[in-house]
Amino acid sequence: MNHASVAKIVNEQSDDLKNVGTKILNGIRISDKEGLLLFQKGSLPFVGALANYVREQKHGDVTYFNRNFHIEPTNVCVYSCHFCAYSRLYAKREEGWELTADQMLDIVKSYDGKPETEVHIVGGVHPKMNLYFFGDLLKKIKAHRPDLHIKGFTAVELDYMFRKAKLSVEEGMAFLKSSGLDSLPGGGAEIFDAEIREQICADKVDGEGWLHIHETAHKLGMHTNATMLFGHIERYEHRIDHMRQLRELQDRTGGFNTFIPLKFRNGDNDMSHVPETGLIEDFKVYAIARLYLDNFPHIKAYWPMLGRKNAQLSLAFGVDDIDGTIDDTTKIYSMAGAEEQHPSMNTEELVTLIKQVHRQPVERDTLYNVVQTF
Ligand code: V47
Ligand code: SF4
Repeated sequence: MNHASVAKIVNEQSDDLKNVGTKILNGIRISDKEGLLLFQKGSLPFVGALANYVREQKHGDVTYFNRNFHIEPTNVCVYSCHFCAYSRLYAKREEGWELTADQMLDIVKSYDGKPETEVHIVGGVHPKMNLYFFGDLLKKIKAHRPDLHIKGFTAVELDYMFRKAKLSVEEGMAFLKSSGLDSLPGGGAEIFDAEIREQICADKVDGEGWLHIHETAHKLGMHTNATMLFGHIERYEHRIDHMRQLRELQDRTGGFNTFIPLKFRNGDNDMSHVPETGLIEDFKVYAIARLYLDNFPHIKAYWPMLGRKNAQLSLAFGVDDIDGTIDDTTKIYSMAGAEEQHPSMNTEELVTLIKQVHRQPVERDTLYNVVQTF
């Protein structure tokens, strides 16, 4: 959609929304109050048209994906986040899984000769899988396949590992980097607000700790992602507060690649009584994230959670990245009732999905270097 068509939609709005829309069209950063107004009063056609405009200014029709697979070392976890359908407490560990370093290396070896560029390692916080266990694993993976980018461990896992090893965040992060860790995924952020965090995931690292770990990684030259779990008990102001803290950190370091809104799924967890948000709300979150987070290069829709058709639709609401092939190697969403029970798409399917909605598929590596254009 061109500038004139979006300006027409902006001009049809009430004065307060028109002001925000005009700022965005002129490339001016919106304030927290204006972000909040978009959640409160902005219709999906309005925020969607603006987000699509910004997305096309930044990336044209390009839509990124990568070839990746996940390793989930364990779902045994010392924490008990109420939204989590995936973890099992240590006392019930026979109901879960615990992979040895060799079993994980075998997973990596099963991709020998294949064009995957990234392994995403993330799981529960197991009291016996410590910093040195993972340091050895990283070294073994790098020795076997030096070209594979290792994106691993949420700030929640890292906080626990570092504290247990009695190392500072700076020391722990430097150790993992020297062992082969390339970047961090965005998980564990949930909602930074302390009161909401207390109600949904009281015992794990707080917002400040999460941000400190990512800032430390950025200072070591590593890139990271950021997520936001939305659509549970948080209010609009908590979403803006969460994104404000990310935007401020990004202003200081520039180390974030991608923001990934994660819709709360209520299957088989302690929060099953909380209804899930509808699609209009979901797409508004993607769109407003694109508008508010002006310093984040990419907004990602994680297709195993959204489902393929909705991921396609999200490309019209500010999203420019739909993650990767995944190859049925993750369980965190399927266990919470997401559409995709066995998430796997080959490159051809991903390319077709993107082309069907008239976007340009581009295979990227983790750092958004172009691998192949289709
Ligand atoms: O932090 C857990 C979320 C996250 C539920 O960085 C749930 O590229 C919804 O962060 N409903 C982990 N969400 C996954 C994650 C991720 C995924 C894909 C790519 C990247 C990346 C990061 O999953 C957790 C939590 O916010 N989660 N349970 C649930 N019931
Ligand atoms: Fe553990 Fe992560 Fe589940 Fe929380 S969301 S219980 S930290 S696996």
